[in-house]
Amino acid sequence: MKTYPAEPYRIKVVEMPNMLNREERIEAIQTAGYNTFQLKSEDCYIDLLTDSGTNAMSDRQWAGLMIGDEAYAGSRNWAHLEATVKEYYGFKHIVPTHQGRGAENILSKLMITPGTYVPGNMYFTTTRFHQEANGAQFRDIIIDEAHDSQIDLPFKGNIDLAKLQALIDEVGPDKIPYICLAVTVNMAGGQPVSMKNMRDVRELCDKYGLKVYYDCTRCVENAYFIKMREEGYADKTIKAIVKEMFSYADGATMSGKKDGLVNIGGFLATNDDELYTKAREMVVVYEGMPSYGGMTGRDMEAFAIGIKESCVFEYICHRVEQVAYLGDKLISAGVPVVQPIGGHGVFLDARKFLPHIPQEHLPAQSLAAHLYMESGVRAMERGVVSAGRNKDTGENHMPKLETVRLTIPRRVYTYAHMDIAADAIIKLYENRDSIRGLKFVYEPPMLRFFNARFDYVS
Ligand code: PM9
Repeated sequence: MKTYPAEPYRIKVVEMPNMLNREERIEAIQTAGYNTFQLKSEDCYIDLLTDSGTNAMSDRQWAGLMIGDEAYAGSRNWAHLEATVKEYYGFKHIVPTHQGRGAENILSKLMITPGTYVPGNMYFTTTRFHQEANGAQFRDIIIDEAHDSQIDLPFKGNIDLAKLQALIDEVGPDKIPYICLAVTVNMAGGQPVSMKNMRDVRELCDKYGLKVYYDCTRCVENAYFIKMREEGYADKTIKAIVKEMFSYADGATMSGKKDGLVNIGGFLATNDDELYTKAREMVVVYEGMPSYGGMTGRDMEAFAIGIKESCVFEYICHRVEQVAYLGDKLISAGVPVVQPIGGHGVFLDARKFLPHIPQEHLPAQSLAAHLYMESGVRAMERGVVSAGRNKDTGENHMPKLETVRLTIPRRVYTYAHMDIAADAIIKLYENRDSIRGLKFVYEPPMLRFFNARFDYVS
């Protein structure tokens, strides 16, 4: 029987969640327009909405807050963060931003010209938004298997090199400002990319002089999968694997709120001197001085410490295996989930969970709302609502993966919490026929999933 590692930490401070009863939860989700983003945090017993900024910091990180240097320019904590990113990730230049999308904004504005194409291993909401806002078309070049929840492959986040080659042949390398390679792939279920695939992408891009920018938001989780699954990496440290991954990149955007083990922060990294100069010029317009980029000195100190802690094997092993524990329980009970289980969350396959609800009636949105009503567990829709509309035709994107994401915050919950979430989902699965579809009653024009409101279809 598979065993799971115990928590590699001791709990020093605890937070008391509210436990609403069913009637109170029904009222809360109705008030929230059946959108779990609109619920109050205090109304959620187990909050699996996201792993973004919800990490528990260590005692060392909290101690780091006390040595925050809040000078407007030249903070020593920036020097610490910059040196740490260079040491652990290996890039030449770093530009701080308040979070990941701040870095995406600057990269997209500097690299993209209208009428170009940015290929990537599946879209991410904010990333694609910035690419499209600057006039590019996103092209999905992930392997086909990533769109099928039931295919079990070790590196389901890989780029399909034939698809990349076909795009180069179709539009020409001059129309591709860069390739966006995400490690891991969030919308595919937190699936990793193999080192071999990163090497192959580099080789192909070098042939055409193409740049490769990584979305390195969950790079440590990716490194753990490489260590456990890819030949030749079992004896390498997580730090060495992370560094090798980035040796195949020209730069990266990072949301520190995930693998950076902090509550806020991000950066743009690049090896390109000219792009760095331009990014330093631009960051003062959107984020702040190039020595803070929207972060406080204390945030930057905690971020530097978080990057180091994230590469400790015992930490990342427990983090990924805790997610697997929840997934394995659901699989054993026959609940349809995206397989294999990824690095940051378990993704329920809402099409298979609710086959009686067509995709235009938003099955994943409805499933997330019902899970909250029945259990107080908050999850997130990652399906047609998140995918949004085609910018040119106005039609809804209809992703093959229609999922509800149970995202596990880092160092926050125990295995007992996973048991409670699993039991609630299994019970809901047994009563799935009673769940009805939803429709939009308010649809925001951009990143609609955050603020949308819904009601039942009649
Ligand atoms: N990800 C998540 O919950 C938070 C916002 S979307 C609900 O998964 C990737 C792969 C992400 C990501 C955020 C960002 C943006 C970029 N790339 O949220 O701006 O998963 O720090 O990062 C979220 P920021």
